[in-house]
Amino acid sequence: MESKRGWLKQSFGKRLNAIHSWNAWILLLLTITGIVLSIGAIRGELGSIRVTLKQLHIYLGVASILLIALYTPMIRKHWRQIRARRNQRANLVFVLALLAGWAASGVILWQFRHLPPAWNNTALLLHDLLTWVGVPYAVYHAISRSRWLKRQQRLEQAAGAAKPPAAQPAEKDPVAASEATVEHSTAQAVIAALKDSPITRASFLRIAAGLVIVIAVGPAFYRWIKGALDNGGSATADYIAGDGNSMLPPPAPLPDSAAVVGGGAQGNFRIYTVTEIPAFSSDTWQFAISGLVDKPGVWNWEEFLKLRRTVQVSNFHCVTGWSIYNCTWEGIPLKELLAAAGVQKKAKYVKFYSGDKVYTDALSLDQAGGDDVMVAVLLDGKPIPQKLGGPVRLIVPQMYAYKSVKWLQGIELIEKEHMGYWEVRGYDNDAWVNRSNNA
Ligand SMILES: Nc1nc2c(c(=O)[nH]1)N[C@H]1C(S)=C(S)[C@@H](COP(=O)(O)O)O[C@H]1N2
Ligand SMILES: [Mo]
Repeated sequence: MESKRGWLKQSFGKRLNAIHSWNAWILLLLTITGIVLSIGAIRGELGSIRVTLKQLHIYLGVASILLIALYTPMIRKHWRQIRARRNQRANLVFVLALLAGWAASGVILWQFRHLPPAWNNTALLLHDLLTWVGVPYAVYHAISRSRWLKRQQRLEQAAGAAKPPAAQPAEKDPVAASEATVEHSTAQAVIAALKDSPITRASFLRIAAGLVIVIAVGPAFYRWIKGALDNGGSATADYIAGDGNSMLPPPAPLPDSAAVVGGGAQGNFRIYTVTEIPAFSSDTWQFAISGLVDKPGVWNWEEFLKLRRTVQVSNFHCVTGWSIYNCTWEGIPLKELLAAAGVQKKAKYVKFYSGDKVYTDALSLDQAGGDDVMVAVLLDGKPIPQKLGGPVRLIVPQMYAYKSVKWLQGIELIEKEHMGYWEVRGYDNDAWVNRSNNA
């Protein structure tokens, strides 16, 4: 109550200024945390900090929403105050639209567990788009309103005021002046106005700053939007073309896979890794099943390719909000691998090891028995490239993709529950998409 009265006691201008600077600081922190969170390549360096950082980003977002709420009762008066300044009005509308868009999409991304993946996908696209537009704009805004530029402007205005004023048209006394005189002085005024270059130093600097920002951000923005709007998954073709794995012979696709019955994956995978992306060669690559099984097994690449494979079409959902639809995966159903190995009574969980030697995850035996849980070798009829976890990765379509271990090389049947790489760092062990059971 005290603080509320204190807040309201302050002058309108002071309150506006306070909100403006708070908004600037929160936006700066949101930008830093948001960008760090979105860089796939540094997930490993961040580790559990990632989860804390995400929480911080959410709190900051909530703070930003509270700030908007604080500003809302002031909008009408503020709007009237800046009636004469079109630029300021345009800026205000733009900034409010940005903040509202970020807030709405942010809340959806925050509450994703209660919403269908398609909402999440749209919210992420919007959140990213607003960031690509809004952050460069905020930087431009900060530069163009900086004290330094304002000083430049004041100096120029002072210099302008010192000049002798241009002749005024003599329309104030039309009776005294002849038609010709009026004509003459009006013409002079027009010429004088033309001599006054509209591009002052300050506005030149402002335009230059805008250009530098556009040139700096433009190409990256173009690449992002191309990927984001691409429904065909063109990036996957590039990953295949530049694949660092050398697995010979290549796996021969089954008819359903060769025909790509799913029509081809829709969307572009974001490449996630917590290590350097490993490369594999069929000379040394091995796959093993061990632990609480009657018949442990080791396969080299050629032997592994002889295991019976099936084809499935499924969606792939990452917990951070992106999805890939209609992937045609070909591989060995996990339950068949397990059945062949002879799971012992004591075994309760299935643990998965990545060839990156760091990433692991686990499923309960019940979850691992799902029909669509697959040890995948091909995507859309092509060998899975290194960047997407090839030569062999796990696919658990009904769970968030952190369960889908890339570069899978080892399966171990164990008795005690195992917490995977991200689960140890704060991810939910219950990874079901759109299901709130703990099975
Ligand atoms: N070995 C390994 N497997 C992994 C990850 C990883 O970092 N390392 N990331 C997981 C997460 S969170 C996701 S969303 C998917 C991403 O798969 P992609 O890189 O092929 O898009 O892989 C999962 N499997
Ligand atoms: Mo993920």
